[in-house]
Amino acid sequence: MNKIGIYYAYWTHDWDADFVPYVAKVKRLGFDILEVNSGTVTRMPNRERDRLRRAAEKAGIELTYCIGLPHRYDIASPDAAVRRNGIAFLKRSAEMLRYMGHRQLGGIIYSSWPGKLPFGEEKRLYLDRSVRSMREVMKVAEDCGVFFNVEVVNRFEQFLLNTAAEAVTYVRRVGSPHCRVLLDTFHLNIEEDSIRDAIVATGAWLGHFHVGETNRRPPGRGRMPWDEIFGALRRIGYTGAITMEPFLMPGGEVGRDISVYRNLGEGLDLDREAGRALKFVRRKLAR
Ligand SMILES: [Mn+2]
Repeated sequence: MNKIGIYYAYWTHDWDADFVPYVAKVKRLGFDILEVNSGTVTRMPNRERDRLRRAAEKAGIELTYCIGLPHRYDIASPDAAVRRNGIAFLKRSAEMLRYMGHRQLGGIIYSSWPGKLPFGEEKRLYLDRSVRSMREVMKVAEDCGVFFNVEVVNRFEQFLLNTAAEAVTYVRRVGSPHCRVLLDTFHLNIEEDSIRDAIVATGAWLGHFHVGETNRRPPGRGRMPWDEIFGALRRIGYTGAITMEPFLMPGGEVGRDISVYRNLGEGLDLDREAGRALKFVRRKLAR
C-alpha cells in the first residue's frame, strides 16, 4: 500500500521551521511520511541535518521534500546568472537528499513560484531554458540516486506546467528516469478536462502525488472526486507516496503565499482533523 504523508506547513505560519517536533506528531497521528521544505534543510548545517535524520529514523518516519523555487533560483530565467544559481541550488538539494538518505524532491523546481509569463514573451523559450537547466541538474540527481518531481500547478501560480500532458512532454524532453511528475488534486481540479485521464496519461511518469480538497482542506471535507482519483492511481499501479498538503490557517508567510484569507479550520482541532483525513485516504486506498 502507498505510504501516506502530510506537509508540515499545515501547522505553521512560517516556511522556516524546526521539523523535529512534527516528526513525532505525524508518527503519533499514524502517518508514514512527513513532507518538509527542502530549502530549509538544504541550508542547514550537517549537525542540524543529523538531528532531523536521527529523529525521523528513530520514529520510522520517511521524509519527502518540497519547494517552490524563489525568483533568484529560477532555472528558466532569461538571465544566465540566475539560471546558474538555480542549477547550483538544485544540485546542492540533490546532495542534501543523499546526505539525509531520502529520495524524493518535488515542487516548482523547473522555474520559480509564483510565476507569470512576462508580457510579450514566449513560453516556449522559458520551457527550452528550463529543460536545458534540468538536464544539467539531473546528472547530479542521478549520481545521488534521488528523484526530482516537477509539480503541475494551476495558471494562477505558474505558467510553464499547468497540465499533466505538459509535464509529461517536459520530463520526456529532460530524458532522465530521475525526473518525473508530481500531480496535485487541488491543481488538477482547476486545469484538467478529466482528472482520471490526466493521472492515467501520466502513468509511469508519476513520481509523487499531493492530495487535498478544492479549497485545500484535507481530503474528505469537500467535493473532490476521490473514487475517480484513487481508481486512476490503482489503474496505473502507482506505488509511490501520497502526501496531503492542507492549508487552513490565514496569517504569516504561509497564509500570505497560499492566499488563505479566512479561517478554513474554524472549530477544528488540527491534529484530530489530520488523523481523520489520514483514515479517509487509507479507507479509499483499501477499496
Ligand atoms: Mn502540491
